[in-house]
Amino acid sequence: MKINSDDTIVAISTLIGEAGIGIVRLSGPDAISIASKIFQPKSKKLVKDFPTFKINLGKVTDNNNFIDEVLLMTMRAPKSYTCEDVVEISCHGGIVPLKKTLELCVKNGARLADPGEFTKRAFLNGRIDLSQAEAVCDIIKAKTDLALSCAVSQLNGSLTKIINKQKNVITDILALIEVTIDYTEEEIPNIDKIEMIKKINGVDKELKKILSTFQTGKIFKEGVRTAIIGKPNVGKSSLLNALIGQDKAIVTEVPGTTRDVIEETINIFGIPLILMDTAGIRKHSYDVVEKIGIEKTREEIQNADLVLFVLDSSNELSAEDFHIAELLNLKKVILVLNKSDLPKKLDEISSLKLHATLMPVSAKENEGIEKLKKAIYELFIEGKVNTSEFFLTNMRHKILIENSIGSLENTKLSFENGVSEEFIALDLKAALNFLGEITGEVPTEEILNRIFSNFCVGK
Ligand SMILES: Nc1nc2c(ncn2[C@@H]2O[C@H](COP(=O)(O)OP(=O)(O)OP(=O)(O)O)[C@@H](O)[C@H]2O)c(=O)[nH]1
Ligand SMILES: [Mg+2]
Repeated sequence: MKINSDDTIVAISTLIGEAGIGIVRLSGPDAISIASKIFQPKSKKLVKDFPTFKINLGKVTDNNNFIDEVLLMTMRAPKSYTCEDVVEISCHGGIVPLKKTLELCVKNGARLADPGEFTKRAFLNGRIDLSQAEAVCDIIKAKTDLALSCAVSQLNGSLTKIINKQKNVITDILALIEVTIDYTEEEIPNIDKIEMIKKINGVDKELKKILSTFQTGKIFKEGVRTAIIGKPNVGKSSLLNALIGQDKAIVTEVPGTTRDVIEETINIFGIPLILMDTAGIRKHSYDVVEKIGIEKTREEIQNADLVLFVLDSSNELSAEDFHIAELLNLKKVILVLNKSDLPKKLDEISSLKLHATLMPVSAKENEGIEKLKKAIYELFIEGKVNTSEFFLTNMRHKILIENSIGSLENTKLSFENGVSEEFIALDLKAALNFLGEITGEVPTEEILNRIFSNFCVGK
């Protein structure tokens, strides 16, 4: 795919608000000439003569109309983020100076960049592959240290290396097969089928090893979506507040206080926990707003990776608790026995028929909360995490690896059933192509659009 490099793109690369500085970034063949039209350097040097990667003080002006005092840096092709001429203008971080500088760049010939377009250019110009470009987005969106270390390692090419290694083995096998295709029937050299199947098994094993890291990698990256559910007044909102360490949700002694879902994210030992406090579930509610709230709670249960089912341990189980337990089929559940500061009346929990860890807590007195966090972590992460290990975090990559494994399985079957070499070669090529899609060997516009539309503007 050829890049349309004849235009120069511009964007505000920093968050728009009030900040110390904000950066307007240009990339493309006219980046330096556009900068020279809007920038008056304090030194007498011309912008086109600025040495690359050196910072220059000056003013952004529009026909001698002083807009902002800025620092400007030029980074010349190909040694820049995009491999094109890049100019970064560090303005004061207010909305007006940044927008005026941006508009001035557009007035002088730049085009507003699409989301992720700078990184897309870095990819199309061959500086990084597609999995590395995706890692850039993951770095920006990382919510914990673990998510960041996975993304940084991918940007460094860890996945590329693993994938290329397996591709090389498949390419070698393919070369041997293809040689036989060119021979006439009498001349066909003996190919060692057993040796080839052994090699394919080796690739298969390595790919499956990468796949096995996905469950943990996904949790590092996306976190655990956790619904706090239970009947009204058991202390769900109190539990949310205790877990996040803030009085965020309204707590009252009136049953049915929470109506809408309240979402908060915390970091537990390196994994993001996305907590949802929900409306208490009653089997029969006659209040329209409460009914809608309960419907939303049901949806949250469906979407959750984990349910914290809160019971009031100072009361006996009720029909409502049993009704809720029925909704939790096939879910990972922790039974939170709240109000442990009060005399215990709750028993026969086993009659709820849930396979769940029991965690006594007092949300009000903040007791048992750390233990609960630890139990949640251990439910999802086995043993000690070795951050130098590779973790697969991207669903697109996972699907492509699965597809590649599928094609290798077909190859093995064909070998075993004595299918002709042409067909075996086709399956091997398919396995290679799936792996090639991870690094973006033959990218389609549709794939690129899907990936880069997730980026922020200016990256
Ligand atoms: N003694 C005691 N009271 C608690 C505890 N947790 C919550 N409560 C009280 O229980 C009542 C209900 O608490 P909430 O957190 O609003 O309960 P909820 O489950 O969110 O209720 P709804 O939003 O109505 O479904 C309040 O009066 C809280 O102070 C606890 O650990 N111990
Ligand atoms: Mg509540």
